[in-house]
Amino acid sequence: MKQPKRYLITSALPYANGLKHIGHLAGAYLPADTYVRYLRAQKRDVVFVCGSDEHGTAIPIQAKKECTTPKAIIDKYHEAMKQDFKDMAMSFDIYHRTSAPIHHETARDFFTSLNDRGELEIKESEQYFDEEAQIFLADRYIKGTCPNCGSDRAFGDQCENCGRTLSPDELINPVSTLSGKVPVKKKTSHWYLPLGKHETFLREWILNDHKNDWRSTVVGQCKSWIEGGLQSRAVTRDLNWGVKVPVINADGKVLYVWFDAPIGYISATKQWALDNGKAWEPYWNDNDTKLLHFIGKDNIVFHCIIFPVMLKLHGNILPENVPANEFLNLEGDKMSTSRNWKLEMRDYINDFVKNADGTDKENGGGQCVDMLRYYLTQIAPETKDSEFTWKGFQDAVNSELVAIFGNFVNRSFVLMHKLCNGKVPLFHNDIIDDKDKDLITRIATAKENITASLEAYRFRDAMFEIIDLARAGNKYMQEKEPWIVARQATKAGVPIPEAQEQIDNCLHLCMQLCANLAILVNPFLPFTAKKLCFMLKVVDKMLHWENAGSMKLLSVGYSLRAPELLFRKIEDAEITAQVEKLKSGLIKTNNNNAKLTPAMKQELKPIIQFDDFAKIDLKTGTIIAAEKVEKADKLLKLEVDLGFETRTIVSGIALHYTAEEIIGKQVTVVTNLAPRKMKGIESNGMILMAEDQSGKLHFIKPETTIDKGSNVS
Ligand code: B3M
Ligand code: ZN
Repeated sequence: MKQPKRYLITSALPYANGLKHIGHLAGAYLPADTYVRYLRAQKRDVVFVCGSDEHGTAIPIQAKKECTTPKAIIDKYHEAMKQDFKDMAMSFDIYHRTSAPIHHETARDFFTSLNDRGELEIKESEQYFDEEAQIFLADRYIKGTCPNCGSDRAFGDQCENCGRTLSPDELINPVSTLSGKVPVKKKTSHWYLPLGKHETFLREWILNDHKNDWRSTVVGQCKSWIEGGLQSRAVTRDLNWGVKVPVINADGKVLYVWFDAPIGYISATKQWALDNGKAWEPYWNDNDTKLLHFIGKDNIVFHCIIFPVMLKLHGNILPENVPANEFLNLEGDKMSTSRNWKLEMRDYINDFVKNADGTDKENGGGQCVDMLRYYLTQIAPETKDSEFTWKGFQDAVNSELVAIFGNFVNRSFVLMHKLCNGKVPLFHNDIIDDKDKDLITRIATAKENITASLEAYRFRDAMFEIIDLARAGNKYMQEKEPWIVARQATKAGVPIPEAQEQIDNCLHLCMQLCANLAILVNPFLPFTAKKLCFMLKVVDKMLHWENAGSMKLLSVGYSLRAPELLFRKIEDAEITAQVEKLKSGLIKTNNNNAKLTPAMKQELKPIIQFDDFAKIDLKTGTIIAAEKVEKADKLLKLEVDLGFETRTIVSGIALHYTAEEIIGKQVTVVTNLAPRKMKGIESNGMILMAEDQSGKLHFIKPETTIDKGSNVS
């Protein structure tokens, strides 16, 4: 395989509107970092860029929430995210920010270059306008019901529940998040990128050239975009936060955040080059550069379709691959910021890694960073969504890192100190046996397999292979039993020389395997590799990838340090505490939301006439069956017996009640509500619920159970 001359690796630029959780870490950062560390271990020319995405409506929205300015928000979260990434050992060459002048300039030049060459179109269109706030509503300022999953918390650009990309026009019952009013349509002009013109290129490039080397999930998403018909995409917005459109008379317009953010990769490279006395151009213009974008699946269309079209038009290179990950769920549910169902990197760092003053926790520090890196790699959502559970974390750490990897290293060191005077023993070639040979071959194969997996961005497989290699080491030692050989090494008080030779051979190979494990694990668990180097008294240079597979990493007679524990056990109490914390976090958020409700509730609905009320048909009914609706965390599908008939009703109460506990309950039903499809299920009616101060929902029902189908008025 021909190696490219240089690499440019990017991780998605996170929005500077809040702390990032472990789902983000597992999706776009950890795999990129692992890959980059692997490249660096091969002495390749690689630049790894990331930074904060400080534009888009997410920022002013967060500022409003926190009663502060957008500038204060980006400054706060930029620093906080940078620190979190540093603490989790993300080895970016630069962590930049899109508010930097060099970025504004780069993004404006990019736009101008495309616009001057007639690659953009100007179109007038009707956009949602908030008459009360007197402002065009950016997609994020519009909320409504998702046409895909029925969640009532979808935004004009994306549904947070199902992840589907949306346009404001697709939302059912749109309202402005600024005033809570229904927006009106008003004319405005914008610049568009006519994607349709580039269909042939996209088809060739993705569906032909990359159909086999890109992940099938990525190709699949691109395919459905292309086949769905490529619409022109507006690349400007009516907004006062972002990169100003560099055209006269374009006041009040900025570049769309998804136009400027990926250009952030280029401006970050420029800044890195300035800081390091290097040239940035080859990284974006020379065909011998391998460009890779590590992202989460919700960013696929932007990195595989829109940005590549921009790059092509601008004369830059295209990404060689876009290893996008699926989503990581947490303890049986989607991670969600609004419901506080998440594990932020900061939470983990505070609880496991560092003290408030920045010093390492006793029992924490690098080993705990590596422990999380390990588990997140082991469950990486590479081909489908996967799940983080605290129990899973505990199992991965205790029964793999501690019981297999750590155990092998520790036993090897302890026995080497005990039976070989703390020095790397000699290997006696004349008594080599099949078990020795197998182990030597196994190490060489492991290197090949791990390399192949890493080259194909299969980090899970690679990590698995490393643990398997340590497992092979344990097995080898178990079969060789040097401690038994040592016990039998004297006959009637006279030492048997062959016995020591056997012990030497076994521990020689075990120590060489420890050194190999350090090299192989280094891209994944950098602290562990460092600690191994310290124990083995070797310099970092040993960690070069080319050294892996060698059985001559440690010189004979070299005295080594005493072993240190590489990983600590995770106790039951720790995981129980974490699960508790997660659950109480959920309640806390509900309370916070509830605090806002009374104020909003003072806004009474307008007066209606009795006739209007009388149109509503209300009856009592009994829930006779209930089940969770797949892929909708809030919905339950109910069968309600009205006496004269049974109705299927989909109700948004799953966060408050389990299916089992409500069977047999009497409820009040709106029976003549027009049928509505939710998640493909037709709902024929609605159950009345009251919301208490804490946000919990309660059934409205007769004082005592009465006949089914009784009228309520
Ligand atoms: N900030 C969206 C996200 O964090 C966006 C990525 C930009 S990458 C150029 O999911
Ligand atoms: Zn949805």
